Amino acid sequence: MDRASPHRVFVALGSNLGDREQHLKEASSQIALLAECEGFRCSSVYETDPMGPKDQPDYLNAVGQFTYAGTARQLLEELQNIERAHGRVKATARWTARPLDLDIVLFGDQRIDEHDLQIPHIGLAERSFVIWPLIELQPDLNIPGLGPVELLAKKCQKFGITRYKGAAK
Ligand code: A4P
Ligand code: MG
Repeated sequence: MDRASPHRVFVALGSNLGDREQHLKEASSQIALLAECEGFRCSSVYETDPMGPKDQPDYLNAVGQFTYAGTARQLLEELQNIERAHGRVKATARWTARPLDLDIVLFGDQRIDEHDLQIPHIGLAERSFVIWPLIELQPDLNIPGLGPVELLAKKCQKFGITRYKGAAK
């Protein structure tokens, strides 16, 4: 593990089951408490139309930013532990309702393409519920392989997303 060089990380938080706001709040605190995490801050929370099947509740979405002193795979495991602690069970179908979804959006400038881990996160450019919180946190962000987040925001209209409230934490 490369402990010497922490990476700047962005994680997308989503919830559309149960007390959505509480899931995001608690997950933010749990991420901030990880031993390898430093300087956690969170975007505003947005209420968003579900991407995928429409017969599910609207989501609350936010993005958290921090530096992380472990590997991307280690972070994936830690995030999956947090998802499970929030009652997340492995769904058989894609894009179904969930109490908590934590996706690694960016991990420094790393590009990873493995069967169970893709970074930048797949579909990032089309997900306004990730792009708009990202731009709020880091307007000059350059996304490996995709370019400036500002340009992505211009292409990805603020459609189906409204600001719900200030930072989750
Ligand atoms: N995985 C691969 N790359 C990553 C990464 N960068 N970060 C793998 C986290 N996980 C990653 O994820 C399935 C597998 O993705 C994990 O086991 C991990 O090894 P999942 O969360 O169970 O998602 P899924 O529904 O099976 O499919 P998918 O395509 O991964 O879903 P997403 O991308 O998680 O999207 N609508 C709104 N408005 N807001 C949302 O947040 N989220 C989803 C789920 C659908 N619709 C939504 C939202
Ligand atoms: Mg996910």
